[in-house]
Amino acid sequence: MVFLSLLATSILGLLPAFARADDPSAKCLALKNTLSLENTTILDATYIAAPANVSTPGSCQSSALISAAPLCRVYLVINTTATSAVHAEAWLPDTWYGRFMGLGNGGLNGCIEYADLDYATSLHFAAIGSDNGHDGSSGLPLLNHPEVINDFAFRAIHAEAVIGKQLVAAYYGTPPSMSYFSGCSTGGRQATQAALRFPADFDGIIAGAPATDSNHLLGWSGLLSHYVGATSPDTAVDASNSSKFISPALWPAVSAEILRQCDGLDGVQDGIITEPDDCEFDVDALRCGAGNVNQTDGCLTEDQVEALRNIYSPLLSASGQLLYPRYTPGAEADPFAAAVFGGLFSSLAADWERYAVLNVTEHDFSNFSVHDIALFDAINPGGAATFDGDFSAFQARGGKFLTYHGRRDPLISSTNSKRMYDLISSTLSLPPPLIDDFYRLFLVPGMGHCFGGVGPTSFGQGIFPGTNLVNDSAHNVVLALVDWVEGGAAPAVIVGADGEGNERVHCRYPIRSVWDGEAWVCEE
Ligand SMILES: *[C@@H]1O[C@H](CO)[C@@H](O)[C@H](O)[C@H]1NC(C)=O
Ligand SMILES: *[C@@H]1O[C@H](CO)[C@@H](O)[C@H](O)[C@H]1NC(C)=O
Ligand SMILES: *[C@@H]1O[C@H](CO)[C@@H](O)[C@H](O)[C@H]1NC(C)=O
Ligand SMILES: *[C@@H]1O[C@H](CO)[C@@H](O)[C@H](O)[C@H]1NC(C)=O
Ligand SMILES: *[C@@H]1O[C@H](CO)[C@@H](O)[C@H](O)[C@H]1NC(C)=O
Ligand SMILES: *[C@@H]1O[C@H](CO)[C@@H](O)[C@H](O)[C@H]1NC(C)=O
Ligand SMILES: *[C@@H]1O[C@H](CO)[C@@H](O)[C@H](O)[C@H]1NC(C)=O
Ligand SMILES: *[C@@H]1O[C@H](CO)[C@@H](O)[C@H](O)[C@H]1NC(C)=O
Ligand SMILES: [Ca+2]
Repeated sequence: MVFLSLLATSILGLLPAFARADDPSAKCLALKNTLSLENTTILDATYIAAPANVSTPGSCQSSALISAAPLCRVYLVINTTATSAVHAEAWLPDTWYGRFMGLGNGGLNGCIEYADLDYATSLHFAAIGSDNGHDGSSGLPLLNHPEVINDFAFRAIHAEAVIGKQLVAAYYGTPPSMSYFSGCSTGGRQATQAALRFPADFDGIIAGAPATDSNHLLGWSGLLSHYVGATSPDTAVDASNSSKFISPALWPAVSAEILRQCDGLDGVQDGIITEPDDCEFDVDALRCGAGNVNQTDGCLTEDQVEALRNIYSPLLSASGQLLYPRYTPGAEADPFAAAVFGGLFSSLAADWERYAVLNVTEHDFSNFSVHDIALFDAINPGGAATFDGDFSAFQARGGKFLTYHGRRDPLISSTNSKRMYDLISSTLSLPPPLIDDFYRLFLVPGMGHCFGGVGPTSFGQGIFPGTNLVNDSAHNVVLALVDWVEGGAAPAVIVGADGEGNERVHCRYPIRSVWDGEAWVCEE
């Protein structure tokens, strides 16, 4: 088969382009001059005949791997309003299975997610990813640009869906049979916005580690960094001289103590706390004794113990309402935890407050508190909050929503994904398992932010190269969602792999992951 198809390709390759009725290369290049889509300019169209590293537009990265070639790569800009525009890339593979996939973003960016484009096209989707309405990782383009904020908050994903589907229809001569969305982190928040605001756009949606309740999440990120002394996102003013600061050398002692207290709660000493919400971490166990003021045993001072107490306590408003769950015990061991505990005030929180909430370039974060978060709530730029349980329209159109969250996520609490599930369940009066008819949450013990971490945490989520280790719907959330949407076969569990032959079933909330003496099983 492989030989035959290579032969066929090389014979075709000898023919002049005009001799072929359906020459994908000529068809691709022609898009630039022939296609006219509303508010849209095709900036470039390139046919990529073989796997290659190609250069990329925008400031986020300079090159991208295209492993799923041959495909047509289209770079376009969609004017969403007179003062805002979304730049996007659509990758249209020769071997197309008729499906469309919209892709999300991360942080406050600004960056076309090329690893996702490559992954989606490797599964033969026609895929589109955008810059979310502004270029780069900084939030500065949001400043005094409310329409750019709207693109970021909800509109870019809709624009890429509408224009992307038209582009697909024009290129292949037939509209996509099914439409999907996949994103993680901010992409998970965008996925949620899509279901809430544009329920018709997608038949199936994957939301990884969703940044839902985002005003509280961003405020919490700022406070986490503030708890350990950070007062500024500026590298010239780091917190390493603060009495509250916990140095990189000291954190392993904190993690070791957390594991000592909580690793065994699930019955297995494996470095993974299966249910971190069961971990009642006693921070006082780390306080230096009277004879150990120099921290020679990795013990903590009173100020540092107080910082930990804040970090591992739920975030409450001034009036005592829960704003955001506590930091996940165990997640501090992930390398990305440095983004909140490294000594700089969270740049995401800082950019959001300065550029989207206060509309200023400079702000002093020394007294950052829940009062700032109340202001985030009051202004809620672009309606970005994304904490609404009314999924009724998405449910009614037959949409399927698959969400996953790592239980060792250092940046977004997986407990918040439980909160979101519970909110939708109560809003729609669909107690589990009824809500699972269209909305399923898979919790992944040991996994960090979107991928990686400890244990078998790869299940075809994309985001990062190499997550599709076992290419079938039991081990791959994209294929599982396709089966659910197109075949009615809802995934009961997701099986993670680690590339070394180890696997673990990941259970859907509120079912628990339990060690039965021989294996991990999902038990109600
Ligand atoms: C998009 O906006 C730019 C800048 O205002 C303008 O030059 C361009 O013609 C617009 N394109 C379309 C297709 O409306
Ligand atoms: C793309 O670049 C990476 C990293 O430099 C390299 O390992 C890989 O072989 C390249 N792939 C192709 C198809 O050129
Ligand atoms: C085109 O832009 C106008 C406003 O500039 C907007 O009302 C309309 O919805 C846009 N169309 C698409 C397909 O985005
Ligand atoms: C993975 O499986 C899907 C669905 O069966 C298929 O379309 C795709 O080509 C496979 N990819 C690889 C790399 O084997
Ligand atoms: C820590 O150093 C910064 C300058 O990097 C300085 O502004 C700040 O006052 C110092 N804080 C303490 C507690 O020494
Ligand atoms: C702590 O360190 C200082 C300076 O190195 C030393 O003088 C002091 O004796 C030490 N204290 C203890 C309790 O070890
Ligand atoms: C910042 O500007 C937006 C409009 O773009 C406005 O809604 C908001 O209230 C402003 N923030 C403050 C603190 O005035
Ligand atoms: C922070 O609070 C302290 C104590 O109330 C106050 O003296 C200081 O001016 C505040 N700093 C800022 C930047 O608001
Ligand atoms: Ca364990």
